[in-house]
Amino acid sequence: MNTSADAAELRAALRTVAEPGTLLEAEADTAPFLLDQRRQYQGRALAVALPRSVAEVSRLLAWCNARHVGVVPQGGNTGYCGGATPDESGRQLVIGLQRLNRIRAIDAADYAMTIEAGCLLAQAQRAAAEAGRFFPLELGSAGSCQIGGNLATNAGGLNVLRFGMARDLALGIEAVLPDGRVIQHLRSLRKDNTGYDLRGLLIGSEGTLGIITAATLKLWPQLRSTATALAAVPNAAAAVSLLARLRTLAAERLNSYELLPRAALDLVIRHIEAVADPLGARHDWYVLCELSSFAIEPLDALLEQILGDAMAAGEVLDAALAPSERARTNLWRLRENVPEAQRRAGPSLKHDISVPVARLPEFIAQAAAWVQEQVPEGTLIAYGHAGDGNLHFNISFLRGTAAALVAAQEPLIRRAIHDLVAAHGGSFSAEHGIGRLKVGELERYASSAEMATMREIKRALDPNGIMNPGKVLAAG
Ligand code: FAD
Ligand code: 2HG
Ligand code: ZN
Repeated sequence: MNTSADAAELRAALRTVAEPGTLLEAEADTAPFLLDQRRQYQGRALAVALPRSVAEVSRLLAWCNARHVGVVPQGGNTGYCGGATPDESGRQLVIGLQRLNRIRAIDAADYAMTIEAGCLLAQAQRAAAEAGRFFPLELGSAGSCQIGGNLATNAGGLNVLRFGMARDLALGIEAVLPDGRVIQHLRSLRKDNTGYDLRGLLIGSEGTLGIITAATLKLWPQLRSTATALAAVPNAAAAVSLLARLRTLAAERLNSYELLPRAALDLVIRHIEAVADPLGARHDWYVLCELSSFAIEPLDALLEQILGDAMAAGEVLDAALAPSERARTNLWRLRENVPEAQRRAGPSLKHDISVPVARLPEFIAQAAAWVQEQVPEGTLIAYGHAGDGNLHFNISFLRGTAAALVAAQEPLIRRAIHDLVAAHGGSFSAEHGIGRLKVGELERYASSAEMATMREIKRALDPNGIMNPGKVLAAG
């Protein structure tokens, strides 16, 4: 049992390890670090440390390891699974990476850049653009999430179809292990088969194996042509056929393919300023698709042609191409604001699922029928990155619905949806990770061999169990 006297002693000792100005201890200063983005977890902490160097991260971790003090790495705190929030004990140290935010090097000729973990994703995108290059990771949270957090969660987002997830975009990594040792493998090599893939292991480990302090990221040439359209489709099956058509005819130029039900559009139009439906009539389903090219190409004409053919085949009911950059931004505002509109609309339940693309229509039909029958007071907002099989199968409740009422239904709804996902060969966590929220789900759906291997990896790298205890794997 830890007493507050222990905490006071630990805090005093910590002050001798941290650089002046690194530790935040006052309640007003630490408060933003103790509440998760969705306001589902409110933690307490020994202190919040904002180190300025890798050497300081290393000293802090070695100190915590020697005293068995839990460490919670935190990036932009935009994660959806409570992974960056400390527990309620008041004995864990939150380490925020925001001051480690230098662009260390950009090598345009090598199509690579090395940047520190605390760089915002938007900052990384800008730095690449200023060097005449393109960094393709794109999330609605780009202005507040950090590269370290993106790698720690193996974030997905809007361009996965063409460029892959965060893990696919990283060539090298620098990370501090729980005992303070630093792994520095910041190479920009495309070919490097030197032993186990520690980079791949640390990416997606959600702060449970070490702290990522920097990464070498892949860059691409700048995009020189883009074409974006919102297309109304009769149903999810038509959306999947249209996807196949686009992949055949536009090939690698298809970078985004997002599915939106009318209910999602309605939420955005109701709750977000200055957005409008570019199509006249109402439809049940929409697809926001984007083609892009590194060359100057007539992509608008190509997209128009493909959508025209799809319309003739009955796959598309109506479509609006963005005639300008401004119109393109407006189309993306409709999509990127769904989470914010849903937040403003009232309480919601989120399910970040994926199934093989071909099974999306059947999954949607079965899961939607279940929701309609069992949760008649909820509105299904099933939207997202359909091009890679990932849907945010969310249920919104009217503002004013008691949180306790939603929470009481949550386990039953989660079980039904996740079991159906499993039956369709899918994943209950496509891109948001496990964090604290889905520890039980991982135990339920992963095989015993997988769970045992994950526990062995955890024990090998973090024998004292200090790194983000209780996240991904149950504590202990
Ligand atoms: P945090 O939330 O701070 O942390 C997330 C996890 O990573 C925690 O477990 C934390 O301990 C760990 N961590 C953070 N930094 C480090 C580090 N340097 N070293 C080790 N561990 C670390 N996610 C998607 O995948 N796709 C989307 O399309 C998407 N869209 C979003 C849109 C909105 C509006 C919002 C609010 C969120 C969205 N997200 C999306 C979720 C979120 O932005 C991502 O998970 C993001 O990668 C988290 O980054 P972060 O810096 O905020 O990390
Ligand atoms: C997105 O794709 C995010 O916009 C948010 O991943 C998902 O609202 C959600 O559940
Ligand atoms: Zn998403």
